[in-house]
Amino acid sequence: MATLTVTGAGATTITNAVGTTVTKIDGSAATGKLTVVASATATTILGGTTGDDITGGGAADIITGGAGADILAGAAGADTYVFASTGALNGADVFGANIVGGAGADKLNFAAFLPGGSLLSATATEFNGTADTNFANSVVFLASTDAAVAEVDTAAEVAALIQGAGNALSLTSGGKGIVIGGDNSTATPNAKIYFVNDALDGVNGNVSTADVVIVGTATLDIDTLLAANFLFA
Ligand SMILES: [Ca+2]
Ligand SMILES: [Ca+2]
Ligand SMILES: [Ca+2]
Ligand SMILES: [Ca+2]
Repeated sequence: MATLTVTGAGATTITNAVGTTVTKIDGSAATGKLTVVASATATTILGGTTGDDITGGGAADIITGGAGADILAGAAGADTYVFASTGALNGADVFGANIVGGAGADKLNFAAFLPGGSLLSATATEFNGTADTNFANSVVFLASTDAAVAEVDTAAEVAALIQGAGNALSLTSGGKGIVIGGDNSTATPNAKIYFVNDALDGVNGNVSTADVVIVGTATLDIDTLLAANFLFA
């Protein structure tokens, strides 16, 4: 049981040569790029302020990319990915192909942005629906019609599906929620994770493009995720 701490502006590479006694790699104070490949021991890995490249080992790792556009891959095991408290602090991360939904699989920890939240439904909301489903304090799956997720792959498109009456989603004035947009088929998995905060643009009651920030992209059939795949505390 040992912690390896990385600081400073230099690029740092840590591989599983560090050995299985290292259970925590803390780069949260680093400003240089961190490249990590964790050992077979379950490891808690904290990235720094820039875009890091973090790969877990075969056990259940806990990975926090931190700020910057990180590349995060837990590898085998039921890994947990920890998101930041705002989209700006999180950055737009890219998740490796081994992110997996379902019972006993990986977890997305949204406690910092949406404490006390929940999964709205394990069934995806169709992007072209008209029910104005309110997803305040919730994670909602928003289904597109194609593999390229053309309907939901920009902040402007997601905002347009929330703002106004008679479209797919709505959000309580001043509210926060998380949209996981993408393809809900196994053949062409594709997911975009957005933090939505109506207050971000300084105008409550109107969800604009500036209120919607992408925090992650994953090769994932969105409705393979279950309530068990999310943490809100
Ligand atoms: Ca980072
Ligand atoms: Ca990040
Ligand atoms: Ca792992
Ligand atoms: Ca707003």
